[in-house]
Amino acid sequence: MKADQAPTLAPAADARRRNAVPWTVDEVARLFELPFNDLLFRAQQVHREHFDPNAIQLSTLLSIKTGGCEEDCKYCPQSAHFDTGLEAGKLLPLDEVLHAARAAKASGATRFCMGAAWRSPKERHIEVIGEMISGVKAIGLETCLTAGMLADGQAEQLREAGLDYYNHNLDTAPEFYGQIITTRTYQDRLDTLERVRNVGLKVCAGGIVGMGETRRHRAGLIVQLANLDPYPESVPINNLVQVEGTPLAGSEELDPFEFVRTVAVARICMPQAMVRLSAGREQMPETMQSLCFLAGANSMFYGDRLLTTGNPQTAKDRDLLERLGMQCVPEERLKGA
Ligand code: SAM
Ligand code: DTB
Ligand code: SF4
Repeated sequence: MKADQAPTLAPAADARRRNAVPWTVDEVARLFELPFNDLLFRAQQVHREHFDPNAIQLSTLLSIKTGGCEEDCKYCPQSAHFDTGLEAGKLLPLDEVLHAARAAKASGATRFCMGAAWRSPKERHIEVIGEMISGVKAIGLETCLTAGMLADGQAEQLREAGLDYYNHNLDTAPEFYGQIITTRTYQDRLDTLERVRNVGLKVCAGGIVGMGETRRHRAGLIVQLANLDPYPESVPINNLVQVEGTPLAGSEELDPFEFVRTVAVARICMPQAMVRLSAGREQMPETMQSLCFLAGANSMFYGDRLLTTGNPQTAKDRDLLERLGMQCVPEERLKGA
């Protein structure tokens, strides 16, 4: 996106959130190659320049429309192309969504993220989702939606309903993407992100690691995200959750230190983004999660489920944060440490 197409952020914030010189894959690959302690030290330094290092923002997810998706993302339990035993559902009724949002607020989340297993939403969906968004806002939560590709005009309708964030992941490097998804292109994803940005919605875009990609592919994903202009406000880093029946079940697991490195590199390349420790936390030892916080992760999904798979119990997460002396705060209170 060019500067003259970006009327949405206040000029000062806008200028701060641009990488003046685009990152190259070689440069980012060199960050990955630093000794682990040097990389973490550097990431923590960058983190402290912009954020309170002992605070974290919590978002709760709800799958508002589960399964039966026409896309063929090889990691995804919700794709109709694979038999994962998941029962497909209809769009949830408004009262069920608002009930879940009230529960999320009561347990300490500040943002409620609604996920729909669609290639892209239909016009009639946008209207119903608009009611969900305004209802969730009225409860006093920030709102995020992930519902696939958006057509012209849809991002605007969502913003008018009060949506704060739209999540749409690039998932991996362009060079590896074709091995994971064949039903939509990388450019489709970039186009949706541009539509979201152009109407002034905040962008949540990240990816998944542990899908058999190389370190250079991980660097390539970070480069794509960091060179978005401006880069996303929120960057979810997912560790593949292997679900039986998906083509990626049984993949070789990523070295945990490589996951932590990916978080650190995301922090260095997108200094003011919220870096979100996302899928895969249930399988991660708490020591590894704490290394991710040290590497600059400052938000996570909180609640007993992600969309269709598990997440640590809220009581366990609260205990972890207490043992680490970390406070849960809304996003605006994390900044300007
Ligand atoms: N259907 C919409 C889309 O793909 O844009 C929204 C929902 S989709 C489930 C949201 C994101 O969840 C995906 O982009 C992917 O990054 C992540 N995801 C899905 N399955 C996952 C898995 N098994 N492990 C880790 N992340 C996963
Ligand atoms: C994101 O990057 N990760 C979340 C959220 N955005 C929507 C979803 C993770 C899904 C993990 C698999 C599942 O629970 O179905
Ligand atoms: Fe569908 Fe999203 Fe899953 Fe891909 S990641 S199969 S688009 S629900």
